Amino acid sequence: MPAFPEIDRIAYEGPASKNPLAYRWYNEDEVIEGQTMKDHLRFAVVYWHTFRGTGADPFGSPTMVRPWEDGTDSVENAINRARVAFEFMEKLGAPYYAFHDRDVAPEGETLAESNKNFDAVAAVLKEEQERTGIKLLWGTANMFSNPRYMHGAATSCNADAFAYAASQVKKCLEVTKELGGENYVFWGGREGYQCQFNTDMKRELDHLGKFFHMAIDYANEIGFNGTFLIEPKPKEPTKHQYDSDAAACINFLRAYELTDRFKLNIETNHATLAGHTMMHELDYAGHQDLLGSIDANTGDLMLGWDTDQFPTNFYLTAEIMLMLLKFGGIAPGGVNFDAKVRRESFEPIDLFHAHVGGMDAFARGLRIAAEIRIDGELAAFVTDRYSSWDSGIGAEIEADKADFKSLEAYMLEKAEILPNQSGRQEMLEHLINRYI
Ligand code: XUL
Ligand code: CO
Repeated sequence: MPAFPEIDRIAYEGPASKNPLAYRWYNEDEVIEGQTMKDHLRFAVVYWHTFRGTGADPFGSPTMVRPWEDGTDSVENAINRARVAFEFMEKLGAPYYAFHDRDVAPEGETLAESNKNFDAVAAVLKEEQERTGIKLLWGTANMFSNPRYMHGAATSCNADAFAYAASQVKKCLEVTKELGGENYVFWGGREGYQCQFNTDMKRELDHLGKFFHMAIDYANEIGFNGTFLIEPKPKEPTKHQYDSDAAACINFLRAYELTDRFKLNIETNHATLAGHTMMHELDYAGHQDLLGSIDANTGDLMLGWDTDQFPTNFYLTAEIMLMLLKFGGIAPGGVNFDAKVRRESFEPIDLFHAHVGGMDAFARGLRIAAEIRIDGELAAFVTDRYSSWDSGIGAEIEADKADFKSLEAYMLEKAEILPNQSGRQEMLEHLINRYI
């Protein structure tokens, strides 16, 4: 029996539509900058928030009692939920999904039992993938919920926790490969610390580097060729997460010689928690060729935590899409909705409203970004702003043909620098508004 009998495949109806369950901007087959919107955006639905979110918060019980759940943590219930998840994604028209091992299958009494449960549900996921054509964007292991990871997983003071985490990632890599996953994510939920007095930071980071090398070795052994992604986030749950922002992650990847195989999964709400904009984080990772994928959501600037809201702001999505287009697209990563409906939006239909709104906001952002690029005014301004580097002394410096002595000789002769140009910030902000 379908879980959403009243919903048909969500259709593109164009900007004039007033149907809240239709796309006004996301027309998956429409070609923009030589590629379909579907291929540009590579939307993914997350299993954890969308199919395991309950609306519980530290102050109250679950509000989202899903009619398809039988209230048990059984494999049977997990299999039934998997069928519902695929019905949802198929009706939405989302080409990808992502999961943690423990989202899709229940943790057992032992590691062996957990692995068995995971295999049983993975077989159904595979069947549903084949039935619908929906693909796995990435898999990841949950190494933060169970109390065994209270001090960390790869960065735990307890070597057994490291060993358990390694076993969990080994299994999750096998399943991700089996399901044709295109990437594998590590979000270091407990990889950080609360108190520096009890922490050997250097030793913990060395262990994290070692853990990632073991993951690469095992991936190579089993023939998993997907990109590994680490996900910057500065705080929550720990006071200080090691992967605090794009720059910190990139420094870590370089220090431990991991850049051949690892890239970043950048998330909007994590960027803002780090005191950056999403655009900044994307530019930082992108210009170093380490931008792998994005977790699409938004925070609430009036709240200081990771609210994981669905993005609906065209300004934000246009900024993100400008960056993704600038760096040649996001594949083999995707636009993954690591976002959850509010506690008060407790009805199953709200899952559709949330995703349709988020996907449409990104589609609109893509259209805006493409128009800005076609018109070329913004790019021309930036090119002109740096034109002193295109010839003369600027070109010499960039070509390593100058040193402090030659620059001094040049400046002594010239005596003063050329007049500066205005940065025209207000004009450019106004210009962007023309397209929004
Ligand atoms: C946590 C977060 C995670 C990762 C996957 O803030 O973003 O859901 O995306 O573990
Ligand atoms: Co995330």
